Amino acid sequence: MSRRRSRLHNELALLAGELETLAPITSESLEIEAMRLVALQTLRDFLLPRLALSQPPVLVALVGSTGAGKSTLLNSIAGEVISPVGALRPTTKVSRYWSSKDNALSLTPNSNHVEIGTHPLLQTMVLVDTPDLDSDVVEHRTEALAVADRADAILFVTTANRYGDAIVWTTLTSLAANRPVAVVLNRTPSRATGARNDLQARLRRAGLSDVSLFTISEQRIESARQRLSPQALQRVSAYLRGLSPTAARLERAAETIVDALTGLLDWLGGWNQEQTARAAAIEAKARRVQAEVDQFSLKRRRWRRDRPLPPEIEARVDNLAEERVSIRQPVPLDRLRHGWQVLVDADFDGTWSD
Ligand SMILES: Nc1nc2c(ncn2[C@@H]2O[C@H](COP(=O)(O)OP(=O)(O)OP(=O)(O)O)[C@@H](O)[C@H]2O)c(=O)[nH]1
Ligand SMILES: [Mg+2]
Repeated sequence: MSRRRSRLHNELALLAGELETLAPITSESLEIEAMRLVALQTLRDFLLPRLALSQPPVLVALVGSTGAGKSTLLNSIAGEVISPVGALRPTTKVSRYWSSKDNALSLTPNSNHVEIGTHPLLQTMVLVDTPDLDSDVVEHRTEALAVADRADAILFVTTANRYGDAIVWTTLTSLAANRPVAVVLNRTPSRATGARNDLQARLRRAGLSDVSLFTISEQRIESARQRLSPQALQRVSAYLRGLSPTAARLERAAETIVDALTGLLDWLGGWNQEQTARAAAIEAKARRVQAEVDQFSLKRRRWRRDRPLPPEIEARVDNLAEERVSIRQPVPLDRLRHGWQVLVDADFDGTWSD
């Protein structure tokens, strides 16, 4: 690992550790806990695994409707079965990664679902077939969107029948905001250009002109091989070869974390002040209660009788003890601030160069 990259990796691993420890405090507010999780997950799932690699591969996720042909497309690109294809909908239940041996451990969370290959594409990328976005199995959508969110680029596979679905547009809009997206209009009837033109126009109207669009016509698939022809794959394969590991994507991830940290630091600063003010108020109260107890002890000495504390003073003493227990130590913010600064200063373009 280059010195600069290894230093950045170590600093950010410490930041992730720090964020872990904040859970009991940030869970007091749903909004703040969400910020902590965004920062932590972007670090753990996206930035750190890539910084651990000498050449971070592009993680490309195939996402789309059930039956659109995602698994068939991946298997056809790979020239082998990476993700089983089926006639029953939905078929793919867990994400299936296709990766070189070197990249396998870093970007693929569950090694049971990784097929190792030696295809030239795998020198620069890991491809992952995801479950569908739109079947009645809601967990499939959750899984697909989680993987897509970690991905550097998306192949969004849809068909002439499905491209008008609401889920297609909400997903495309959110994914294309952060990474390159290509739509594959798959299984189109031959010579049908209407759907392609309509989809292109809709992409433009939705502000998604940067999204690449490829059409693959419905193929006659031999049932034994279940592969698309090399001609059909040509343009998609060329698009994939043109994707390079992008520093811009890492920078965007860093910005996401910085934004979340800014919110967290602000809130924690206020929280610390509250705890300090509460501690001061409790100590002032403690002095008052102590004075009452002292005064009573004085009287008791004068009376020369061993009387118990009056119940109202007793109650104040108990209440004080409870309040003292509930008080929380202010959180040291130095490490969080340092991590924030490291991310603001990070130069991802140069991170792999020395
Ligand atoms: N004839 C023909 N069949 C296709 C084509 N592409 C996919 N299929 C078939 O369509 C069915 C669905 O394909 P899959 O690749 O499993 O679709 P998927 O998008 O992975 O679906 P899920 O895993 O359910 O999300 C399978 O029976 C494929 O053989 C094609 O171009 N032509
Ligand atoms: Mg599938």
